[in-house]
Amino acid sequence: MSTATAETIDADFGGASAPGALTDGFHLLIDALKLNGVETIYNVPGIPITDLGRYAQGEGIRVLSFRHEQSAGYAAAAAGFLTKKPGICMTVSAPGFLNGLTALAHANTNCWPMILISGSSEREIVDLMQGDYEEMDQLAIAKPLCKAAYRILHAQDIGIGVARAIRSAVSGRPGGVYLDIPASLLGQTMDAIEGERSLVKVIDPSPAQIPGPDAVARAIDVLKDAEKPLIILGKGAAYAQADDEVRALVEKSGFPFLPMSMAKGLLPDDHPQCAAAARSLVLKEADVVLMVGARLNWLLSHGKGRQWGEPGSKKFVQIDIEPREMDSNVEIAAPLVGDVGSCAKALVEAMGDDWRKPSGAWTVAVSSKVQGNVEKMASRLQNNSTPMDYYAALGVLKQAIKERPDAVLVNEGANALDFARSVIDLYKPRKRIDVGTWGIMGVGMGNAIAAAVETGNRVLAVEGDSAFGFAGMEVETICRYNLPVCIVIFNNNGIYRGDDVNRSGGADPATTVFVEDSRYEKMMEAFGGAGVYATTPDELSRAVSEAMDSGRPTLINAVIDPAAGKESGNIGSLNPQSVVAEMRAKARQT
Ligand code: ADP
Ligand code: TZD
Ligand code: MG
Repeated sequence: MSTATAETIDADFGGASAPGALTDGFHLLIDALKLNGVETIYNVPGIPITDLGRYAQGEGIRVLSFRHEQSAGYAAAAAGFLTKKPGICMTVSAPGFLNGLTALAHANTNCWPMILISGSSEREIVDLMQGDYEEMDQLAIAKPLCKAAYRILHAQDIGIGVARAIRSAVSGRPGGVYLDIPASLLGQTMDAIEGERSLVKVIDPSPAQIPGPDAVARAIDVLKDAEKPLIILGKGAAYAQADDEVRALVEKSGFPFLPMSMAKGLLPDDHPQCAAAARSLVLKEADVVLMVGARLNWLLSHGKGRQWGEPGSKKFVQIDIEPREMDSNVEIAAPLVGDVGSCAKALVEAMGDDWRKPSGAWTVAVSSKVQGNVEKMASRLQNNSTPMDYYAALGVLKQAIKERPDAVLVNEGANALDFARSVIDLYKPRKRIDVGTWGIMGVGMGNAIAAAVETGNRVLAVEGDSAFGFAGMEVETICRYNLPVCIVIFNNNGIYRGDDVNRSGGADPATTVFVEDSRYEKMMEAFGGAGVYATTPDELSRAVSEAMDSGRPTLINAVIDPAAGKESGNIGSLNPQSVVAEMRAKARQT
């Protein structure tokens, strides 16, 4: 075999290869990704993938370099959610790989397709633990944290390896896939014509999964007898991109619907059947619940407990692509295993012409509760006090999104998350990306960058000051690529609140408190973006409008009353201490 320099390979590969020309692992990998429609790679360069990024950029893939792999990974995960194609994150070996791994596990937990491609050290040295540069058995470490993990050792296997990674990520329940790329693979050469032939285009990577007719009939039997039915839409329904089918199901059924946070906007939050503002009522009172791409996990109290009313008072129908999701927490009376679009379509067809919508008593009870709660909230949003509380600031942001329904809302924090979720309405599908199933802090910058890159739309990132701090350096990335991202930091000087005290009376600040009145906006100014310090709803409103209209990278430091938040936002009861206190209170009562 003759040897080839990078230059000759570059010149020879692509297009019709001349007989005798060579290709290498770098180019085979890039061409395999391109053949399968990969347009963007989120990465941090370094040995052995620096040239991979360079060549990929040279071949027309958009390669975005981040300041930390975790953000690159979160961006890839969000890209998977937004596009229904695997988001690609690329990292160096051991430490870079580990930095990206949290994001891969996050994608997997959220059922989003993502592929983490990491360079790795010499197999022979790693396996004998002889101490190679950044030595680590990455494949073994990735395996328990993702849906599938593969390693490619030979250039001629790159095509099939990439195909396996893509199909594994997007088929069935989507998830995270790890692809291990030893440094030596990238430099391997082979005949260019044979190389081209070895590439594999994945045909129909996520085939429709159609529910069985008996399962549809069983579901209809349960749904038609409901007196107080409810639909819960989850982020799996948003991911499925079956927006018309989901809308048809909701409207044909006439059932009130409750969107989980990232399903907001799948149908507009101001839709007459939307029960978001009557959450407690519908969860407690409903007798039949149709789950659509949503799990009965902690976010829904596992489908049981006080929130769900009398034990045994509900029947569940569940649409999910993953058969094992059924009966995971409570009994599912009618499981519908299939993709959201096919299942929704089958249900609508089976409802037929004589479908009877639920009684007025139920739908009116729900809509009047919604109306009452919306009015209550409206008065809170008018609050003009200084410093601002969450509602005062969010009233402004609610309006900003209402005027720009195509903008993507990114959201993280504790109170900054919980208040924003309940206040800011969304009007279109997949316009909200947040902390997901794990409630991870630090996803916001990656989410915002992916949202801007993948949709081309304006992005509003509503960030707790703590949440922002996990990945704040990515403001440089936002400026470098000149992305239309407006970050609003809800600056309450800390985690949950900014007014806690050191219980020892010592000089160190309390564990949840940050530097008072930090000037985060200067971080954006440092890289050429716009920084604004806003203390009133008017100042905030002006700054947000300007940022969203201009598309200029902007960071608005919105000063929030340090005493306005609650410990852990809405989920304070999950703190062990609170649970103990609750048990004590219960014991006292009995
Ligand atoms: P949420 O947090 O919004 O309640 P979850 O992430 O808990 O949503 O649930 C999403 C569910 O959607 C998962 O159980 C996943 O298997 C399922 N899912 C993902 N894609 C599809 C699809 N195309 N069709 C059907 N179900 C899907
Ligand atoms: N680390 C990671 C990766 N995820 C987490 N969820 C946490 C730590 C714990 N945590 C939360 O659950 S919310 C939060 C942390 C540190 C920050 C809350 O403070 P904030 O928001 O400033 O972002 P508010 O408005 O002050 O509540
Ligand atoms: Mg805070």
